[in-house]
Amino acid sequence: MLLHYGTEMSKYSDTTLNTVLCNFEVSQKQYTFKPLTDGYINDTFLVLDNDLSAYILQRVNHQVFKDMKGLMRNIDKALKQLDAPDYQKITLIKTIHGKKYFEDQEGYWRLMTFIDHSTAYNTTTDPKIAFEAGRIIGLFHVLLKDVKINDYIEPIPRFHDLDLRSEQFNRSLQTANSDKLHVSKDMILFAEDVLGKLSELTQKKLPLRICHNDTKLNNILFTKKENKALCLIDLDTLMKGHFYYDFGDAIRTIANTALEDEQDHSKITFDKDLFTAFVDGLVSVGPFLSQEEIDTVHLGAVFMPFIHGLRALTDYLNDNIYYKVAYENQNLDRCRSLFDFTQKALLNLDYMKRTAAEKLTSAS
Ligand code: GN1
Ligand code: MG
Repeated sequence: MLLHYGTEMSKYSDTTLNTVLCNFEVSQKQYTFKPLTDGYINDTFLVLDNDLSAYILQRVNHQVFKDMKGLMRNIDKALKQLDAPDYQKITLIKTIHGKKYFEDQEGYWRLMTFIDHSTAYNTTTDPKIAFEAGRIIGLFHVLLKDVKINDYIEPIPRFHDLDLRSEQFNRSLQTANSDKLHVSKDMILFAEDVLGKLSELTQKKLPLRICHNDTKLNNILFTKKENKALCLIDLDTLMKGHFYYDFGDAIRTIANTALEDEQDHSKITFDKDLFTAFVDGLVSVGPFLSQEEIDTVHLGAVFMPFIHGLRALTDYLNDNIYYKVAYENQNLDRCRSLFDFTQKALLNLDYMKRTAAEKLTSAS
């Protein structure tokens, strides 16, 4: 399933957005704009020049990303490192003052090149796409393998730290209104149960790498024609982390053929063929993981949907202060759907462990 292009009115008019573009090194003309509505944090627009896609314009959510300078320095550094013949280059377009972002009263804006003939998917049932996703995530890690992790800031400190997310969840339980606590009781109990199960993983001392930290399927660009993966997009959460974060975030959106806020849970799958195709794609770039990472990577497929579900539940209980929501209970629907997949991943742990061990160990 392809990305959503918004049909609703954007909160910014074309006139406003054209005024923003005047501050960037692009030819000055009247562009038109299409909001891309899949993100939960930033405002993203496709910039059209005579109906042809030309750029991606984003207003970065400063409430979430507080250190804009550090964030853009991370991205710039990584883009220089992600330089390989089979990895598509994305270029940040500088402002007329030579900066990587532009600031006005609305916040921080940045502009990137649009990759011609590319597309992205929210979901897939195609093993070729799953394989290609694994290959490009593997390549991303190979290219960033030797960077100094301390050269990169943490744009959101402790982003995937389950202790922090659990503290935030517990705080939301103290302040939420009783109706919400009642409606989400089953999810609260599930969260408490899984938090106990994951402590074995989170107590392990695994190597740190520079990770993408948001490797859901729709953050991968593919060629329109052959579905060859081109590169990863949305480098905002690039920072140190464990490989199982990137593994798990990809699996939750690839082995599950339903959307992350799907309300019809009969559509939520753990598809073994798509899982295996993804692992085959990782294997295809050659060895880059340590044995201890291989031995624990399957747990990422539980950890990532769970931590996202927990964050969505916390935000539901906090009255939607973090994520942009399309309707009042979207965070609760996301939580229910993400926890449903978490449960399905828990039931497939042995299968995932065996497959990852067989395939990834033979690659090392
Ligand atoms: C948020 O807005 P978007 O889709 O880039 C979130 C990610 C989640 C994602 C979907 C900074 O990202 O961690 O994977 O929603 N990003 C942040 O659940 O919280
Ligand atoms: Mg993101």
